[in-house]
Amino acid sequence: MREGTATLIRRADYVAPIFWIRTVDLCFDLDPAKTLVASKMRLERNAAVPHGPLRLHGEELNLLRVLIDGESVSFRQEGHELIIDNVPDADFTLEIRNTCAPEKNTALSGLYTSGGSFFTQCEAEGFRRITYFLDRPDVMAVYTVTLRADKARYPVLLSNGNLVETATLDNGRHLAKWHDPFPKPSYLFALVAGDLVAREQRIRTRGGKDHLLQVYVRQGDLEKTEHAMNSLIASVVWDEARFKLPLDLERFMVVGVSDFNMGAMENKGLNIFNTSALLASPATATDADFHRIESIVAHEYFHNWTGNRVTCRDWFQLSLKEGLTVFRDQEFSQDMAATPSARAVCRIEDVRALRARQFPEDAGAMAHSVRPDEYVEINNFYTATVYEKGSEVVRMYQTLVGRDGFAKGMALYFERHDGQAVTCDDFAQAIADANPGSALSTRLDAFKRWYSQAGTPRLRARGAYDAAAQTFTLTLKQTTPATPGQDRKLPQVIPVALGLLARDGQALPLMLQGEDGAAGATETERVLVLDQAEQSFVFVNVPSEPVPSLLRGFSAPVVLDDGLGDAELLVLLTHDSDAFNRWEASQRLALNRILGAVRTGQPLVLDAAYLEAMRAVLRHPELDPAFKALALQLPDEAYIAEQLDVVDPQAVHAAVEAAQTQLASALQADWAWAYDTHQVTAGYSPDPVQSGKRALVNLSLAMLVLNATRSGDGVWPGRAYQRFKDATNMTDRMGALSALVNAQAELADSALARFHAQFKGEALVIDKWFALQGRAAERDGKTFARVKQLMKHPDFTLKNPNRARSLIFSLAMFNPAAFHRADAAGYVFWADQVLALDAINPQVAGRLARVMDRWTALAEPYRSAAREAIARVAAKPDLSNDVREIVQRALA
Ligand code: 0A1
Ligand code: ZN
Repeated sequence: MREGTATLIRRADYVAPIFWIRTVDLCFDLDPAKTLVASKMRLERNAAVPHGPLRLHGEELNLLRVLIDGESVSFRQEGHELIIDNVPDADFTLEIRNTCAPEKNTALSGLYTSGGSFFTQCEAEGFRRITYFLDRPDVMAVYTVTLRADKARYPVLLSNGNLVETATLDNGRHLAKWHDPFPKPSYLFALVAGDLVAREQRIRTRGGKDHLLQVYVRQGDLEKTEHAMNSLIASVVWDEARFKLPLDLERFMVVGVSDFNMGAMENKGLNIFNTSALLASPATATDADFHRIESIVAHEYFHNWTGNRVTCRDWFQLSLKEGLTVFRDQEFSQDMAATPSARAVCRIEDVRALRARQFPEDAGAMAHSVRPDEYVEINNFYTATVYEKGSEVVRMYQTLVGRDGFAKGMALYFERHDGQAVTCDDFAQAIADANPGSALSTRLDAFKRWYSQAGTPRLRARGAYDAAAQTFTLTLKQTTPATPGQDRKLPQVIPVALGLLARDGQALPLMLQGEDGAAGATETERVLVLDQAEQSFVFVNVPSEPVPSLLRGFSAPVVLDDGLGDAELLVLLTHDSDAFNRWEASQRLALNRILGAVRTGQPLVLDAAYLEAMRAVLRHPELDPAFKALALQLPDEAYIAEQLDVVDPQAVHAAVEAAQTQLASALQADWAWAYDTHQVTAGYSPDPVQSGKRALVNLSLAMLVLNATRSGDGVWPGRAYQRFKDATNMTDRMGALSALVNAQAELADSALARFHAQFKGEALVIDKWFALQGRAAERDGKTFARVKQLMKHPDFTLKNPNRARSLIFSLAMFNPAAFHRADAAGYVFWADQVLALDAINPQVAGRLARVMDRWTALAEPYRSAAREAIARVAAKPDLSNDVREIVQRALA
């Protein structure tokens, strides 16, 4: 990393490999200090490209020998390449021996140790830190892997595929040999060796095949794997039912590891998970954790087809597998949610996350398209754009060709490309070809701009009602702001799902001018496709002036300006049949008020109309508690900041705090009612009904404690403390604890101390303890001071990514008011931590560096102080590529 020069890799420069590696036999003698790797590969020239030397990737390796067809050959090492100039024309065998040092590998890429066991992480370019190889996704080989290790310390030896041999060796060692029949790119290779135990489940799938599912964890964690196993079984069933994609392996293994850079990894047949994305019990995990685990287990499982059976030609195509797989896991979660209302809650949560993370990314220094054009460090491109916006792009295909049409397109994609490494264009073509004449196929080239243009399109919608003609003309205009390196944008294809509501809330028919009676006459929802910079649509037979409900279900990842005022938003909030737009109306009502206060610099005073509307939502006899909790929650500060050209994070925070306080006091009796009437009495289950009630109870409690603390009343804080102590599940316990901490109630400190004492053996719970304090609502600099103090806590370490994230990222990413300080101390802290982390784990450091993406939008004095901090990081001579790319882009 450091000794190599940072080169810019461009998508346009792609060339196919000069050699293919068809098979590889790997032999590992596992030792934490020095592991010996012997690799024997069968290579073949790629006849389609001109000859050249063989160049293998290798990093942080100690090379012992190189043989071709059993004879030693001369080679060169240049930077991170091993170059062999003279290789036979025909197929040949290449043998390489090298060592690596797993216990020194704090970057957690390649082969490393964690808690005394061995794990690998090879995506994107970690395999080259294990042995020399053509470490690129378009080189796919059949792997046979032999693992040798001390039997007492490493009784479990796992790799991809099927176990074909085990044996006991001398000196207390043993051996396991694995064979994976599916050719795969090196990034999907995995091995695990350690003292682990497994939960096992045998299943018979629809096709009548038997499979063994295993979840491996450390002794003592077994009872926390039930939910993951259930999620895995549900994922297998769902993929077979929805997309006819069966499990293609006899044995499917999942392993948990507590040191991991990301959530999880889809290695073929051997998924490796961050324990935070795998382990759950009611006592240690919240409803949100259960939900997240279900979706990540599903995500990794779904990669078995979208990513593994069909993989990416190069890393620019990352969204081919990630956008598609996120879309699949989102669809799965919605289907698991079962009721329409619970489905809507899933969608709202996904869109909230997109707006809080991807919209700022699309507007900042790191803005890039879903299929980027260039990168220095690919690890920096596992982004919200590639994942979440990528998923929205896939969702638009489905919107344009329909659910069945999309399923047909997926079938054609696998028919054409199973076993291949392909591009986003190949995917687009398959969906279009399976749906000739569809709204997609007729605009495919324009649609593909979603892959090439960065930035979030602005969609402006204005309606004009002609009472005499009974027509409603809807004019849609789109523009996409310039982003780094892309000044001019072309119109995109934007599916706009919509309905029209009468003022009394009734849904109106949607017939367009020129349509004969049938189409649209009775429909109350339809999809318009905007593919020009500006287009008008004329609806006929509209009996009264309608309120348009646009972009239903968030049908495209755009910023909508519909010009609706309070009166119209209230109609939507009360009557829209689309739950997403009902929620959206609640957020817009709050957003308008908060932005008004921030822009004018006036203190925020919530009006009676707004408060009454919120009371009506809270007291509504039919709305789902989960929906109520979302509608009554104020917009994220990050999302609010995105609406402003110049951001003063303290002003945003002050307005949100004021809104929160007023909502808490004006609705005090209603919160108390909600708290009392939504208690869950049944045994714990993370299902949507129970978790929805808990969400509303926790929000109510937070409001009640906030209000009481402000007015010096001790009753609700006392109740919260009692609830915290008596809680029988982590959701209730954390809810009560965060209510106390966020209100800075007097009881907060003793609750925190008690929590720590109670859970000191549970790393994932201690992470929560740090995170809660890092995210605590800021007042008088107390949260920031506490975080600095906690950095010295004996449980804190930068070496474990979960722990580092729990405290530092909580502050810097999720607590703008505590982080953006007029005295610049937040930025100084950020720079110090980026540099400290970079020496340990560049990927994690790179993530933290991203916090400053939007610094140019900051008001003074934040802006200058932020620039100074970024410049200080950039000036460090031996930065990793990861951090250097981020800070250089920020300063460009
Ligand atoms: N492909 C995984 C995410 C992942 C990416 C990179 C990693 O290490 C650098 C680890 C995991 C997924 O989408 O789940
Ligand atoms: Zn993924």
